[in-house]
Amino acid sequence: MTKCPHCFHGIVPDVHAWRCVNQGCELRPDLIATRFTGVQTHSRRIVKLTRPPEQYEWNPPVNLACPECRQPMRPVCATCHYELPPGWRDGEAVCIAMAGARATGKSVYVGVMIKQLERLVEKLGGSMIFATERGRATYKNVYEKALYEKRGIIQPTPVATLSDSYQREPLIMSLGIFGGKRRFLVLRDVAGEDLERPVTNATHLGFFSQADAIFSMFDPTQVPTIAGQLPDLVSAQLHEGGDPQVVLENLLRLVGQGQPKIAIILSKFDTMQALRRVKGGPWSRIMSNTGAGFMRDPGMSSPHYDLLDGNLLHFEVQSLLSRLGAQSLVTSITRPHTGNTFPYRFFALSALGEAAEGERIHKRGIASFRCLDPVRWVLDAHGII
Ligand SMILES: Nc1nc2c(ncn2[C@@H]2O[C@H](COP(=O)(O)OP(=O)(O)OP(=O)(O)O)[C@@H](O)[C@H]2O)c(=O)[nH]1
Ligand SMILES: [Mg+2]
Ligand SMILES: [Zn+2]
Repeated sequence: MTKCPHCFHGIVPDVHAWRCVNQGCELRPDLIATRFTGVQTHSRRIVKLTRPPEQYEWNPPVNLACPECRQPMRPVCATCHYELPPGWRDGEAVCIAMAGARATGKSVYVGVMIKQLERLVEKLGGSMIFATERGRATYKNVYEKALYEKRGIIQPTPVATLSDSYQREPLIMSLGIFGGKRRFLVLRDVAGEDLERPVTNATHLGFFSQADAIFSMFDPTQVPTIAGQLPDLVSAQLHEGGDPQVVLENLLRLVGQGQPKIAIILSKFDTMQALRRVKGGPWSRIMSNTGAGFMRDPGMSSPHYDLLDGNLLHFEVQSLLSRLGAQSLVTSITRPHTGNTFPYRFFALSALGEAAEGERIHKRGIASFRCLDPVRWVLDAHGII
């Protein structure tokens, strides 16, 4: 069973829905889509059909016509009314949501990781394409243009309830056929601001509870002792972050009884590596340990997640987080109050490889570090790549 790329709910074989796309058909307020997008949404006629009980050989109608205008309809998710990309039900999607306070590096990571994943798939002799035109345009206009054309940073992601918030459109990548099935990777970027606010009645953020994985970013430059040792690198950042503990509590509230894998990612790791050069500082020795996993990047030599290397890094990052004073964050994940435990793993990465200088990325360009680790972890667990 695959999932909806927008609300991440399961797309079950027994329930089908379609929406009329004929411009001439009447638009009406769509209360379901409004709840799931977080903004006023209108839809043309929607038809929903469920397999009649005891009719085991039921097949949904093909080429369904709109009962009002007799024009063709298109398949949508029965839960949230998002239009499903062509061939969606025959494929299998892995759905990932980003999390973390403002300015932890989520959007920059999404921008860089997609580029790297594209290269990895090519290296394997395949190709990665966007499954929807809107997703492709969003990637190009928001992420690629800022990072790779203008060589600048990405503006803070706006809260989801604004009419033109781009992150409502999931980024859906088709990875090719693996194990006899077409595989998709879905990424939903999120505004840190949305996770810093109370999250009650936030159906539009309900996808967290249904996600296959959540990439939760923690920014070491927000830790005062680190910022104090690297004043130049940190002051060059333009945007402020929020309280990571509040964000994590909100995230766990949104996850509820869901069972996503959670990758806790120490982002902007280049800044931690720069501590090596702060002579006599308490971090210089720790960050100079040549045997440490955080000193090297396994690169693209293997498409697989290297479990041995990953385990080493997992424990190293867990202890780095404790030293950074984020022990409560680690405990919230490893022993959540809800009693709902989920698979988790610690990662460290740097999307840019070096601090940005105000609005611009560093002159030496993007030299990322360990960006593919979390995706490889998730894809490997699903038997993809
Ligand atoms: N040193 C360093 N800085 C980074 C890196 N990635 C991002 N940054 C800095 O962090 C800032 C915020 O990054 P974003 O990706 O926009 O943060 P975000 O988490 O998407 O923030 P919101 O959209 O507000 O939730 C950037 O403008 C950069 O200055 C990195 O790998 N290394
Ligand atoms: Mg962002
Ligand atoms: Zn849906």
